[in-house]
Amino acid sequence: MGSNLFDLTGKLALVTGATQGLGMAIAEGIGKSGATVVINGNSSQEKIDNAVSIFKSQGINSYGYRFNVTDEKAVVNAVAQIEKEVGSIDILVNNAGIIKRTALAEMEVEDFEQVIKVDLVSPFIVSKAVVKGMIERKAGKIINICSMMSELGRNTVGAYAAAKGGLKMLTQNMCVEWAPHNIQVNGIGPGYFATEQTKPIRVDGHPLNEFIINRTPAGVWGNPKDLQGSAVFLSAKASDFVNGQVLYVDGGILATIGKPSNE
Ligand code: GCO
Repeated sequence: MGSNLFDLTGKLALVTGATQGLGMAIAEGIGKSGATVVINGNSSQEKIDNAVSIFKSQGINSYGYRFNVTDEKAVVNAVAQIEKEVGSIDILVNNAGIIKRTALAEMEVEDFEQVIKVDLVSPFIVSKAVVKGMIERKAGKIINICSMMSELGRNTVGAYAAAKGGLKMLTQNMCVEWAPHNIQVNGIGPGYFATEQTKPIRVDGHPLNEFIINRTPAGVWGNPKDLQGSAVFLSAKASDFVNGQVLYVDGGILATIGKPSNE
């Protein structure tokens, strides 16, 4: 294995929700640093196969597994199958997530619970299934994809912010319980990125589009590839004494109260 602090050669990473968007970009970055990448999705086998073939065309050793990250039985079976067919999981990125933009006063309880289940409970379910092997091997990296909404709220994303705020605290508690086993658990908190998830609020003329560009010191929407460096860092030897932290990759938005639009 390379002596480079950021070399992931010989490592195996499982990335949930990695058939598009931030998850796919993160998986690509980890793969390009030498890791074998297992892509998870639950939408369609075709999307998973497509992502795997794109990675293979880039020289990334890649496999795809379709399972629902909110279904503990399916997750336990999938992790066992991956560890049997591909190898032990060294790096877990809990990226799978959904958002429902609805005012809290109007939100159906079922919709609120679904967001919490996917965005907060599933990282617990998948981590619990994977961490057993990491504890046995006394080594592992877990990265929870939090959000700037782990720190700030916004109208209509209350369920999502509650889940991502909880995920920040779950990250800290995973650190407390698993650091003694040489497992590092950290979060990445994306700001506003150009993905399918944000497409509805990114269209020209949408009030949020201009607001977010003005509110972000960098003055642009993030590109999913902007997350690859942080993901590689938190997957690699370079972060072996970093634990329980959330690394915000947000163009500076959390650093400012904003500025007058005419400034
Ligand atoms: C929204 C956005 C945000 C971003 C991201 C920020 O509706 O405000 O979707 O939630 O996607 O999560 O980190």
